[in-house]
Amino acid sequence: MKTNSKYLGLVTKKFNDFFLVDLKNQENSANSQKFLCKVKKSINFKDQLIYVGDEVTIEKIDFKTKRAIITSLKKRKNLLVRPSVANISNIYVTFSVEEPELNLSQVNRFLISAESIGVEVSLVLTKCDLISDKKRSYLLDKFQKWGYQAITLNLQKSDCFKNLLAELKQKKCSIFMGPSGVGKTTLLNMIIPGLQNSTSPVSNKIKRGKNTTRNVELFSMSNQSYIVDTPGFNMQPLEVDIKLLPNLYSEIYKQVIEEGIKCKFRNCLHLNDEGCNLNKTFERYSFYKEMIESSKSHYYQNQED
Ligand SMILES: Nc1nc2c(ncn2[C@@H]2O[C@H](COP(=O)(O)OP(=O)(O)OP(=O)(O)O)[C@@H](O)[C@H]2O)c(=O)[nH]1
Ligand SMILES: [Mg+2]
Ligand SMILES: [Zn+2]
Repeated sequence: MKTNSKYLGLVTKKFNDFFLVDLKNQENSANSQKFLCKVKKSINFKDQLIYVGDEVTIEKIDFKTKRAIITSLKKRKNLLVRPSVANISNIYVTFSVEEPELNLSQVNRFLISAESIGVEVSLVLTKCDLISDKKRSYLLDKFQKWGYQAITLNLQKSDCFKNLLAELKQKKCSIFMGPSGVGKTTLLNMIIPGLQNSTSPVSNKIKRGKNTTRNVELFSMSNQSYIVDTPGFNMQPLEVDIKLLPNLYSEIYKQVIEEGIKCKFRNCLHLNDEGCNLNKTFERYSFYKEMIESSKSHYYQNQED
């Protein structure tokens, strides 16, 4: 059975020139219909690529072979570049407290690049069964000072993610991102009934993840709510405008916006600038300074090119 009507769809997976598209606005998302689609040849979306999370119009739907053609791309709200996902409402930066071991500078890079998208950012710490309660409280306290109420999980206890699950059901499109091996897919498998995506133990010697998840893929919890699993990667490239960086650190944002401190220069980057009034005695200041300095050298290099 073929139809010429247009339907609204959501891209849930992408491989080469093909896209897996869920029909949107279906009453029963448990039986959601997925269609394998290509983009209509004559269409050029102004050189824009289509990403997982994009809303598209599909036509020429064949309900028997589950094929269709993408004929238009809806305007997107945002786009995360690495991993590439469109229209995210929430980012859950996910790290394990051990195996692989927690690297604070890396946590910070992931948090800041997540903040630059302008959506709500949360921090999830997995594998809390591998540390003492004392260490867990120490970490909670640390991240509280960074401006995050970290969610700590021990996935060996199946009730530990009850609150997280309730939270995720309220959000439109949440994405789990973080290094390989921290347990992103394990968490999704526990949250989404019937999902059995591959996971694998971290390597024995260096305790690194094995890059088990290879594709960005969006899974539905209900027809209002989706979760995205992403491949882990260990370095987060930072492509944030240097002028925006100060506002992405809550310790700086609070002083400037809430307490109204004033530096002599309006565009003060809060380094050792003359007339800077920022209180710099917070833990992440050294990370901030490093980030500004490396963006600055990039900035000047690009100016010279
Ligand atoms: N001890 C312990 N191990 C866990 C926990 N959560 C996940 N793991 C283990 O961590 C390993 C890696 O988990 P994955 O879910 O494959 O990790 P991932 O983040 O999806 O990794 P990539 O797909 O490579 O990005 C698996 O062997 C899991 O069983 C936890 O809370 N405690
Ligand atoms: Mg995975
Ligand atoms: Zn300043």
